[in-house]
Amino acid sequence: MQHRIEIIQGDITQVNAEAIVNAANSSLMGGGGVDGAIHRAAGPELLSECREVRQRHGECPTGQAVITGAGKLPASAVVHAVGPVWHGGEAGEAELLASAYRNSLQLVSDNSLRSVAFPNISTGVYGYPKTLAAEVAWRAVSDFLRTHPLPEQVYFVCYDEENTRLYQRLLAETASE
Ligand code: AR6
Repeated sequence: MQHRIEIIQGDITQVNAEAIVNAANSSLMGGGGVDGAIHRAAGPELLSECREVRQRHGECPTGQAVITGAGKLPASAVVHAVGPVWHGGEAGEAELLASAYRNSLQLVSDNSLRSVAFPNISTGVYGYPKTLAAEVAWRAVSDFLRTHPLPEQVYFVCYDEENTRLYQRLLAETASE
């Protein structure tokens, strides 16, 4: 699977992928961190689409994801995934984080999108320990790719060096298996 996974360090709004995943919150009404960056780069159209989704379906529960257009971004779609807030690890955080990745990938696959870029969901404001989050994300994505032809390519877009190192190590470990 490792040939379908690539690690990039940088700003996800600059990554060339058919789908960009946003680390959103249940309100879908924007926020700080990567959510703020994606909404700024996409322009107001993204927020109005999110508002429509919310009016129609209500809030997006933790572990779930919704898909919209991408406004001014070069991508075709933005997937808004809601990761868990870290409460110490005994509140189902790992399953909810894995589910946020899986549901995002399912939307990408259902919409016939060939590539997707993920930020490190929950590892900013939501406080999920980076090492644990990387392991959960890596496993969820690898398991999905093993059983689905789409997406062909997954980019883990790491904003900080710690996450970049963690993902590079996971990639190296997979490659040597
Ligand atoms: N490109 C890629 N990654 C980024 C960028 C960027 N431009 N900016 C930040 N990151 P966070 P969360 C990284 O806090 O923890 C928002 O207010 C960042 O370094 O954006 O899931 C939402 O509205 C970190 O590793 O998301 C929610 O309320 C990762 O993205 C809440 O934050 C995630 O950090 C979600 O919290």
